[in-house]
Amino acid sequence: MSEETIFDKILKNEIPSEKVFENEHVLAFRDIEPQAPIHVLVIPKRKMESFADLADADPRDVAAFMQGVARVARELGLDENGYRVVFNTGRDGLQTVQYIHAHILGGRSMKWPPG
Ligand code: DGP
Repeated sequence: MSEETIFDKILKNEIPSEKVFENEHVLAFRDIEPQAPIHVLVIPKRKMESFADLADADPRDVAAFMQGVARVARELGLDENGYRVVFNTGRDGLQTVQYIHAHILGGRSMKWPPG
């Protein structure tokens, strides 16, 4: 059993969050420390700890999650100007919450390379 994280508690409505989208497979809510005018986190309802776990996941779960991320971005009105999707993964990736989450960043032009 993996350790319970803050995102498990958000999913169970045990702590508040500003939700922007929900379907059968994913939940999306605003990041508490926004790094862009629009900064939303998307988590799958079926828990995985990190992006690395997708390597062994059921492809249907992977597809549902990825499609959910794209749908959230569309719902946020980001399709026209574009956006960035980030998966911080593991120690070097600076992942701080051990529940897989996609960051959707938009509303400004991004920089490259990232830090
Ligand atoms: P990371 O694990 O580094 O990919 O980023 C985790 C993100 O989660 C970070 O941008 C801040 C955000 N975050 C941490 N705690 C909370 C919380 O309680 N509520 C919300 N909405 N976001 C949080």
